[in-house]
Amino acid sequence: MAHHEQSKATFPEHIRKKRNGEQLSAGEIRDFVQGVKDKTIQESQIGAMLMAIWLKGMVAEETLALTKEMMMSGEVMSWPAEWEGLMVDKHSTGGVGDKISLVLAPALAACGCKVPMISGRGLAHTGGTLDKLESIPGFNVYQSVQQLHRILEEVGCCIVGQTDNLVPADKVMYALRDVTSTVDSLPLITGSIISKKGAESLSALVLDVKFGNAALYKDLDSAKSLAQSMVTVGNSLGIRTGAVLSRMNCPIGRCVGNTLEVMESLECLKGRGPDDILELVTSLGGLLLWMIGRAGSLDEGKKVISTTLQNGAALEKFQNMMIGQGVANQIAASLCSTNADYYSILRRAHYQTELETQGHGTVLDIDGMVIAQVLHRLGAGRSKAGDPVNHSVGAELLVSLGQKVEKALLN
Ligand code: IUR
Repeated sequence: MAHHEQSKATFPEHIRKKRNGEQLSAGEIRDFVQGVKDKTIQESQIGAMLMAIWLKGMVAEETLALTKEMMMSGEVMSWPAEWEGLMVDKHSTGGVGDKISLVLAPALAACGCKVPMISGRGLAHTGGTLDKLESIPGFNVYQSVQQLHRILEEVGCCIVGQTDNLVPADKVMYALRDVTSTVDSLPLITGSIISKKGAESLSALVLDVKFGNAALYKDLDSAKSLAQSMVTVGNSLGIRTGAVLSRMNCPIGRCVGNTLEVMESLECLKGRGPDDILELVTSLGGLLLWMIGRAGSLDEGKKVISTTLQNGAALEKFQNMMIGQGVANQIAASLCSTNADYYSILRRAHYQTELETQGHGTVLDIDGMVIAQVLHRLGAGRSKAGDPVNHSVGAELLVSLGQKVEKALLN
């Protein structure tokens, strides 16, 4: 990409322009992102610009320029020519019990796709895929670009943390958004998420945009706007991008908490997962297969993904991915055996208790947000980046929506 000259205006002028609700030019956006990356603009100025963007928004053209500049602020990956059309990934805006990546990445690899999944850690009430995987002894989420290539070559999928040089501007901006109350801005979220996916040089991307009381955006309309913004920018960058809007009130599946979610993911990979997880995995995966032309329709794509969960092909990929990312052969094999004794390998919580209902009735709602907040207080999540998490903290739902419960039943 040709680098344009820096615009002549000074940075306070750029801030004033956005503050006054004017549109920034591509050059001005480039100055901003370059300044963030090179640390030539002050944190106070970055904070002021972030707030101006939060308040005044950006038109589609500005959001695209922001995303492109962020993407180009670091390394953009390149892949062997024979993988053309096969590079796929998924992003979720975050949910309670969202372990979809752990099942979907190996299922897609079993379909011949290459999945260079770069994931995040949990913050606030939502869990992070990297934290979940780190509850498996030996699992190393930090892999060099060379290692990433090797694992994709040999296995087809990996789930790793953001490498140092991938979208460095986002690292700075994200940390400052967190402390300036500018996280929930459509252009800033779009830029942050799509720049990182763009740097993965994908053929296709599917977005799982959540709505509901345990999601970032509570109502369907705002989730739709976010999906639309990300789909537009993704497609403009040359990535076939699609979105699924999914409800995030109840936790996904029956388990919440790092270790328990790994166990539930393994059960899904053994063909024994709950229906809601299966529905999400097959929908997201089926859509991707359809988008890259490996399935003739969404339905066909869903069936292909479902087959990999039933016939052990996805499980084998997960086993090899674990080994590729540092887990001992013996441990990976034990976790993937049909009747695995998970707690012979994973850490069980010191204390376990069953919550009993005080009366009888029907389960009308399961509030994922409350469950997440309680587990957070017990140590499952972190309050700020870098805090440790307790992998063994978790909750398992013993009842489902619509189920009748009475005190005696649970005693
Ligand atoms: N995840 C990201 O990578 N970026 C964001 O802005 C949000 C979630 I919100």
